[in-house]
Amino acid sequence: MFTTLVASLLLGVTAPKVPANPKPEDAKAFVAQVNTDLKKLWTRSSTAEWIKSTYITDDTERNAASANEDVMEYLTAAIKESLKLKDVKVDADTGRALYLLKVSQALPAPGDAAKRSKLAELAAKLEGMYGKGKWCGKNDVPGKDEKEDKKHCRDLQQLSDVLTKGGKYEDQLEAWEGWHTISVDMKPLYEQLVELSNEGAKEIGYGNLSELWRAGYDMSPADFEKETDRLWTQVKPLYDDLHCYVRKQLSKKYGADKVSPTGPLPAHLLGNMWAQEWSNVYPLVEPFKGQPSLDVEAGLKKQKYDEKKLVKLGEAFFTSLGLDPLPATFWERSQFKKPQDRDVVCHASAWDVTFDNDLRIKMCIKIDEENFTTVHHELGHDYYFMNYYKLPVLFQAGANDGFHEAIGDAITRSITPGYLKNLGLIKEVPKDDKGLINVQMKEALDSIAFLPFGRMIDQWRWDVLSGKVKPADYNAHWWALRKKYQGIVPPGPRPANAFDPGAKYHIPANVPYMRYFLARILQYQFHRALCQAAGQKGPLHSCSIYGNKDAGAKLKAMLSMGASKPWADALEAITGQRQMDATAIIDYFAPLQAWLKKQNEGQTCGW
Ligand code: X8Z
Ligand code: ZN
Repeated sequence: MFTTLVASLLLGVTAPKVPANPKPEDAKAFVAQVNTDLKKLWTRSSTAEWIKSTYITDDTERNAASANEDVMEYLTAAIKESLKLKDVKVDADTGRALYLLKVSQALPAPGDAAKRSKLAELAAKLEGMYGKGKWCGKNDVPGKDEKEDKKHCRDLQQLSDVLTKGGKYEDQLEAWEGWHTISVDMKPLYEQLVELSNEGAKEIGYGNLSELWRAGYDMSPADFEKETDRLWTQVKPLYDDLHCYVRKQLSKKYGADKVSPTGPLPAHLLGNMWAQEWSNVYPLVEPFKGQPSLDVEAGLKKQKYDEKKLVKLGEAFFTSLGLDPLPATFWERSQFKKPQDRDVVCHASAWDVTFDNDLRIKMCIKIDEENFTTVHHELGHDYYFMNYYKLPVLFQAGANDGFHEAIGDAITRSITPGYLKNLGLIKEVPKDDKGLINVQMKEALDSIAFLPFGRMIDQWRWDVLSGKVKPADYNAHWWALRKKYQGIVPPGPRPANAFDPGAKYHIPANVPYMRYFLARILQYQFHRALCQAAGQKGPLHSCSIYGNKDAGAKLKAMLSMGASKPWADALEAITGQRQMDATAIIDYFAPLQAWLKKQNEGQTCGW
């Protein structure tokens, strides 16, 4: 239609130019213009993204791809232009903004319009394929009606339910293998995505996209990789102790022929599609029987929690710290429930669609403990947004992306048995050492089990994006890393066309993952600092900052900095330390680790 055409032409925004022999004030003016333009462009693309993610169709995919194309075009041009400012002596804010501009994209596009358009299309398609992913069983009955067969299709939620319940070995195997068929067709698209985005990364001055991804942490890409190894080395012994103990219990349940008592664990038996968090196998590995129940899901169901009530509960924790309530629009615009009439991206996320406190979450909430935790996680993102939305858009980000992922989780660390008892979600607070070990085991199954997974995902991508690993070896490399870091193997030989990385959301959605590894460590560091601010003296695992305004003020101070300062400054503001540090998580789990070591005596641990 004519009017639409005019509107879209008017929206065309082109990157500002840097004059010859630029002065500091030219750099400042450039950054100011980029901030203005990006707010407009990002608002348009995230609006289109929101619509697409809550209603996947070919049209909404094309619409989102087109908006993203414009953002990519603008950013590539602006970054190239900004390189002309590299010798100008700029003030700290301008320098920070220019740096953030350069590292702002997870998917940089080439300058060539056709290639850019292709890249935007691939990105939208891949995420859509994941969102629509279903497994319809083997239709091996000749003449069986395809339509009839569709009725038996199962999505991620339904297939995950099988693993969560942990029933028969074969049923879990079927659900796991079934889900891993949804990504087979992604492989050729992913290969093109890698090629085109690498081209884009080169155009803005990086050797490849892997370098760009590792460049966003105020240090060189090589130093960042070393930093992740340093942190991983700190926590690996704790993971090994847990792996060893869990393996013994799984081997007991399924038999040594299915779970070798000395080898790696099969990926489908940990109660989670990716074996990334293991708390669903808690009943199998519970250290002490006859202790007070920690079953929060039962409590939620008994109190008839619905989706909104669960989110309200999350909000109440944040407001107890003195933070503001969520805006009214949050409640009007969020997606809490999976719509019945269409495909959506169910993977949980948090948004500020207009970069102006337009907060939302998008989830397909099920009333269970995992979703209870995820609600807090997502609200952590929204509270970050809420506290920095008045900053220029380039500063509207976490101090680093790990910080953003760690906020809600740090709050979750204060969801102690005492807090749950006050809400009536559990009946009794575990009192003695045995009760404590149970509580710690349950938490470690999520927090500690996650660490090697969080560390390996982007090792795979760094290797893929840097060209170290070629398409023919994508799947083999994935499993080599999963074995190396997690001690996990696939349940059987993988088909030649398998593309198992694609069965994990963040790969087709192109979301960098090292942030979650950092967050698992940072959240305990934040928790320790907030507990100190709250004046709590006991052991870290017993602290809850619920209701404490001093802790809230400390948190708020860091949230309001956004990305305006290097992350070490933000870390210092909250913890007094300038280095990410795993001692908090290790101290926290000291009782469990000592107990595990005793249990594992005489065992051959490792794989
Ligand atoms: O993707 C997420 C969040 C959204 S930022 C739900 N997480 C990672 C995952 O699900 O793999 C949170 C934990 C790790
Ligand atoms: Zn998150």
